Amino acid sequence: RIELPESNNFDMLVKGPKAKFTVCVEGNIGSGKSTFLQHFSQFGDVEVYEEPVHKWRSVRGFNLFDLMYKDPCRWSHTFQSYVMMTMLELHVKSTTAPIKLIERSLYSGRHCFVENLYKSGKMTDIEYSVFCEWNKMIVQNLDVNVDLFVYLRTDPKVLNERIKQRARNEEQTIPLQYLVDLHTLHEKWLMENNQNLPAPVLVLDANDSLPAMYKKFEEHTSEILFRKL
Ligand code: TTP
Repeated sequence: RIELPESNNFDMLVKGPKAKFTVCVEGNIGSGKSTFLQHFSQFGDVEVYEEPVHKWRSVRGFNLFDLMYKDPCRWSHTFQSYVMMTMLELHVKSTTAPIKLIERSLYSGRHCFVENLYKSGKMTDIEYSVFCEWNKMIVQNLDVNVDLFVYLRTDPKVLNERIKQRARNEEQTIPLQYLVDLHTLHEKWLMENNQNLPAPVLVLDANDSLPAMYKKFEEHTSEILFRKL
């Protein structure tokens, strides 16, 4: 018989203390999600959870994030499974603050990135099915509640420029078409599919410069933090 410690991870997944209000910020690569999180981290009632890219870069000493971009046919299923696991950790993490703000969610991995990898032939039918079954099982059985999505809607050409400027090693080979395809899937998921979403969507045009974006965040603060949609 295996003795489980009194407070084990599984226990926490199923019945850990829950945040009162969970906001997930979504948007294509380079849309400004980190800036958004950084802005809202100034509020005392908000706990902010960044996407754990550092974990994706260090799996037993391997940069899985880099492997995925270098050889997506070989690594995208492994990578997306790991992304899902690390996102699940963020969803179930208990918070003391009444508002939990997460960069992305389990949902965008499934509906944007995995969908795109499958459609472009980088994931096989079997890999796609196994991933989707895992995702469905998690969404149906664990507490991955979202109360509000904030969609930072951005033109792929603007993103292309920003990605070039920030020059993340792994992202050097991203073509404009990849951003266009991801944009289409974000639009399909968040703009055309409203009744099937687990939460309402607040759409912010995120093409503007940094100062203009900060102003926009300020203008929408009460809608974002106190659900006055
Ligand atoms: P994003 O989640 O889009 O984060 P970002 O750092 O670009 O956010 P922003 O600029 O808006 O602050 O993507 C991070 C990297 O991870 C990017 O190269 C895309 C990749 N990625 C996947 O390939 N699959 C996934 O499921 C996720 C969530 C990210």
